[in-house]
Amino acid sequence: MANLDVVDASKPNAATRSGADDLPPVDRVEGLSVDEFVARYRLPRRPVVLVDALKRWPANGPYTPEFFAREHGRREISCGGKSYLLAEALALQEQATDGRPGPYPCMLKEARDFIRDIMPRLPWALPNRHTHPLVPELVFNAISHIDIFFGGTGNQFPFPHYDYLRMHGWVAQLHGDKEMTLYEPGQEHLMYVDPQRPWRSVMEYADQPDYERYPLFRQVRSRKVVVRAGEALFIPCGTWHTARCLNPGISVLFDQLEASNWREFVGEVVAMRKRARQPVKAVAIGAYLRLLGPLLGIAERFGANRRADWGVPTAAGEGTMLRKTQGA
Ligand SMILES: O=C(O)CCC(=O)C(=O)O
Ligand SMILES: [Fe+2]
Repeated sequence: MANLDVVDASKPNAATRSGADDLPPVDRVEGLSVDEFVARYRLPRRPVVLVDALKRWPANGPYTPEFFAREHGRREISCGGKSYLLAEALALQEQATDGRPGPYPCMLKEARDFIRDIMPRLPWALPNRHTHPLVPELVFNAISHIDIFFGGTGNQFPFPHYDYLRMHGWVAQLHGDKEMTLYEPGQEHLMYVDPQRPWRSVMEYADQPDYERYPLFRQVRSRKVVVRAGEALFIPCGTWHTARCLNPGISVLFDQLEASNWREFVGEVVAMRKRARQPVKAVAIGAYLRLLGPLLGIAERFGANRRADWGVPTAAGEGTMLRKTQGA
């Protein structure tokens, strides 16, 4: 995920830029085994849509905007830095059009509120190293690893970025359709990378770029893929992307750290410390994580880092939003 401060992602959507779809389409596959996924997509770093990925999740089906408005409408939610009642934000998104989008991004960030509804963690998204006790929390810089996004027609996540600390990104779509634009890695020289935050471009509104200011962006190769309800998109680490909601929808966004993106992850953690002018910490954390990587690799051969419950602690009765309507 992108580790945003606050994004103003509520500006109107504009016409799609020309030539945006100039890479081959993203594969959409059903019944893919984890081994095939690793060989064909994770290791070669190719994005893929797993069309039947969410069928074991209790949230798949029951999680709709209507359900949240009815059952959890009085809950507060922060959208782009402003606070709303969930029912109010959902009503604005429901009425939105391409030219007049509602508030965004609206996220439920407390994973322990809904984690049981999205269990098990997708087997293709395992192993995952976030919650291993030897990986110190501080390296993640308070990033949230699992968010639920609510969006309506025209809402965008409009600036190209790759997910923070070069983790793999997953977009699990529970309701509605989300269009993702993926930009082939290795095009950073064309993407106007923000030197202070090198995981994002300074350009907003990649769908309607200001080519006077950003002429090189014309040459960037990208492809669009629509993720539909019940599907999950794998975004390999370092893949630049933007997002756009085609209609009212709900997505779970989460990230993944494992052996094949560990080296890049360590590089990002070290670079972040250096930018923060902490050279000694940068060397120490880098050395520690480089030693830890192979050890975790061995532990994973014996089944470590495969928690189907995402490693999120919940007490009895917690962790689900699918409580029954009173009297039902
Ligand atoms: O708006 C979205 O669904 C995409 C958000 C995203 O790419 C991120 O949080 O990293
Ligand atoms: Fe992202």
